[in-house]
Amino acid sequence: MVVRDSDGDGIEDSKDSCPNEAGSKEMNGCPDSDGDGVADKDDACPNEAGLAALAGCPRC
Ligand SMILES: [Ca+2]
Ligand SMILES: [Ca+2]
Repeated sequence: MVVRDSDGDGIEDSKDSCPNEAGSKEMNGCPDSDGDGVADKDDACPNEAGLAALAGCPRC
């Protein structure tokens, strides 16, 4: 059986929240460029590590 994994991150498309962007299992297959634990798609500041409570942005 072939499992479709468009981005090749090891998470099949049906379980991958970002099937076209490689990411980690912790992030449901979505990338987290700054590694703050907020996936890029939910991160208002995807290139600055921040807090989940601040949508991934650092305290100002
Ligand atoms: Ca995938
Ligand atoms: Ca992030």
